[in-house]
Amino acid sequence: MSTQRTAVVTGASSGIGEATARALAAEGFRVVCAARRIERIEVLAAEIDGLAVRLDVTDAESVAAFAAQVEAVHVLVNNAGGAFGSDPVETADPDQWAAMYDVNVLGLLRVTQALLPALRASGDGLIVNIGSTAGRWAYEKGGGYTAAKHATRVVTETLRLELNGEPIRVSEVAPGMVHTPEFALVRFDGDQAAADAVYAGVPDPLVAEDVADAVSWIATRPAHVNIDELVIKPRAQAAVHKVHRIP
Ligand code: 8X3
Repeated sequence: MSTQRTAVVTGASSGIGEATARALAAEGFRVVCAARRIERIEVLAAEIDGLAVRLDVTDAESVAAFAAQVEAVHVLVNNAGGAFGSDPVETADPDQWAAMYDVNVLGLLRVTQALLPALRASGDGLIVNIGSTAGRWAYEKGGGYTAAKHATRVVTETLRLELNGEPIRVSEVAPGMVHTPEFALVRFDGDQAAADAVYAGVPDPLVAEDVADAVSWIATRPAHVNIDELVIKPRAQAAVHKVHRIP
């Protein structure tokens, strides 16, 4: 029987998820790349000698079909998520809030529930939830996203309490400003200028590989070491509202 450990990464088609899949593969994990965009993860899986399995975390049937195809799971990285819109609470679109809650919170719930039996059976399981500094600090026009990421954080803590005594570790990685090609573009519905403005003048935002490196470090600690939470920001971001920009 193979002793290779298996890692499932959701949202592996781009950004932090894709970089995490690569980083875990480089550490010797067999990586199951999961995402809606199957053609992208097939290319990735071929490159890292992993597996591509379609997964829409917002669809219970898709999650069930996914779980049926995945056998052993040692590490689950709940990365699928995102922000939709940037509006004050007064005028925010409830549908966008619902969509953010669905993917960031309920998506994590669905996948975690489906894979917990396999994580438990592995004898040394690890769940890494990708949170955000938005799960710790509020900012204007971010209410729906910050609320969802606060929920991600609390669900992570709850799970750690509930799994105490079992061979499953539970971690959260909470990145601040990470410049990925798609995050801000999705948030601003394809408006490239608005997306670019987020990072304008910031000398060195984080890149996806920086966050992947943190996940990979957590996943390679000995089984008795639980990294509860890891907040990671670029040097230029001292706080959510305190970002050094070069004019
Ligand atoms: C992304 C960080 O600052 O856009 O999770 O909320 S931020």
